Formats: sequence, structure tokens, C-alpha cells
Amino acid sequence: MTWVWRGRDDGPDPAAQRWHQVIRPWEAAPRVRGRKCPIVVIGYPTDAGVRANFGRPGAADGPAALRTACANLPAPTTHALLDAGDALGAGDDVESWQQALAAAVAAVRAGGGIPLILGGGHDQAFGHWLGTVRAAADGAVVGCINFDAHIDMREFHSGRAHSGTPYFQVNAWSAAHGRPFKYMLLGMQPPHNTPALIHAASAAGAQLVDADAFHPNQEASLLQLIDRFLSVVDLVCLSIDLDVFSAAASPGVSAPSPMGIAPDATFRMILRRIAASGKVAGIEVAECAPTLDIGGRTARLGAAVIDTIVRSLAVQQ
Ligand SMILES: [Mn+2]
Repeated sequence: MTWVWRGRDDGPDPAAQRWHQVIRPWEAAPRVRGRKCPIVVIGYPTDAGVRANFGRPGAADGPAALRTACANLPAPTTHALLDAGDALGAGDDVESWQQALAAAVAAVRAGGGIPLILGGGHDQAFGHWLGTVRAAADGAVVGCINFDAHIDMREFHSGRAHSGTPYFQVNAWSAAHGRPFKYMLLGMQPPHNTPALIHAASAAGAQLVDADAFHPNQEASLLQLIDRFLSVVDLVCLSIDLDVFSAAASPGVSAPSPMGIAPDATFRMILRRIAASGKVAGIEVAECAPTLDIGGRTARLGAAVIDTIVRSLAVQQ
């Protein structure tokens, strides 16, 4: 893999280190294992699922932009950082990308790491979840918490997966294998989801939380909802689709949200609550499309979200 990790150097003081100075290739894992639980970057450089969903392309370049944006973050003190390179599927075959990602995620989990998936179309969420389930103990309940303007439980187009289907796929797989479907969506935008989809998702057991819940007056009830969800799952795949944020904060996505949530203190408090639960098995940032971005602000927001999560992750995973 091409090593893209470079950035500022403020000298050898351990407290002055940044991601690019401490991150190591995944192949080096045996040498760092046993010291700190590693966070392992996996790129998902495809927008095939976005194009199949009639969205604006650009997310294929998301992983490179997110790696660059993360390079200068302060190095975490509680977790080692590794980069496993990119999961690669075949051309525009979305399912092959999802399977490649699932294999990479399962390998990282089996090695004791927490995958950090940098996307890439949101079809990655199914590969993220499937790999986590494969590596989890038999019977473990693996839930999904997704910050997103969209429910992403739409049905296939012409029998094929796309960026709007990942949680439909999670539900279908769960039903086929007799597993519970545990899905919480945070930040839903009514203008971007049909009543039929909202009804179908709710009937399947999805918990849909409107963007309006991200308000200081609603914090206590929102925390209650989240704590209740966390109490019924063993592990969580945490997903942040960057289109959950307002288009002003996050223009570089396929489908910007004019009324999306702000990356403000309420959002960060909710995010920290989830990260600190000790149940986060994997993290993903989806839909970063650098060619649609303005001055790199969306990639930088993605990096800031990652930093917020990593700082709050429980040390024992
Ligand atoms: Mn999405």
C-alpha cells in the first residue's frame, strides 16, 4: 500500500505526537499487540454503491482525504494506531466490496483491534457489520448505531445492493439467520425519507430518532434512548454518515442535508456517551466525497468526529 501518513512534527515529546508519527502498518501488529488495543484503519475507496443509488459520485477518494485529515490529530494515549490499507472489491460489484470489507473487519476483530473504516459509500455499513458478526462470539447481539439523515433500509435496485441498502441487508441477514435486528438511526431528516420507508423500517424494529432530538432541551431523553439501546446489545457498529450534518458543515457528500444537525456540544455529548459504553466494536465514517467538498471542511469534520470518538473510547474493549 502507498503510505500517505505525513504531517507536522513538533519534536520527540510523546505528548506532542500526532497520528502520522505513531501509526504503523497492520503487518506490524504482532509487535504492538499486547500493549494497547489498536485502532485499525481500513479504507473503503469506492462510490460504486453511490452511483448505483443515483447519487453524486466522489466518495471513492474519501479514504485518502480522511487519512490526510487525520494525520495531524494528536496521537491517542490509550490506543495504538495501525493502518490495514484498503479493502478492495471488483469494479462496480458492490457486494464484492462489502464482502472484502467484511473479511478485513473480521481479521482486525480476530486480532483484537477496533476497525476504523474510512469511506466510501455507505454500502460499507453492511460489510462493517457482517465482519463484526463473523468475528463475534456465537449468539452475541451486534447492534448498529447510525448517525445519518437517511434510514438506508431501502430495497435493492434490480436485485443489487447500493449505498441506500446497508441496513436492509443487515435486517435481511438477521432474519435469515434467526438473529435479532438492533438498529438505531440518529439524525433522521423527514424530507429525505418517504413515509413508506419510515413505516417499513419501524415495523422491522428500527429505532428512528429525528434530527430535532439534537437540541439541548432533549438531551436527557436522547441519552435515555441511547442507554436503553446499549443495554440490549453486546457490541455496536458505530457509523457516521457525514450527510447527517448540515450542508454548511458538511458539503462534501453525495446528498447534502440543508437542515442537518450541527456538530455541536449536544452531538458530541451523545457521541461520547456511545464511545464510552465499552461496546463499540467498530467505527466508520461514510460518504466523504472530496471533489464535492469546500476547502476540505467535510474531511476535517470527519477527522474531528473520529478524534472525539477515539478520546472517549473505553480502554477495555
Ligand atoms: Mn447513509
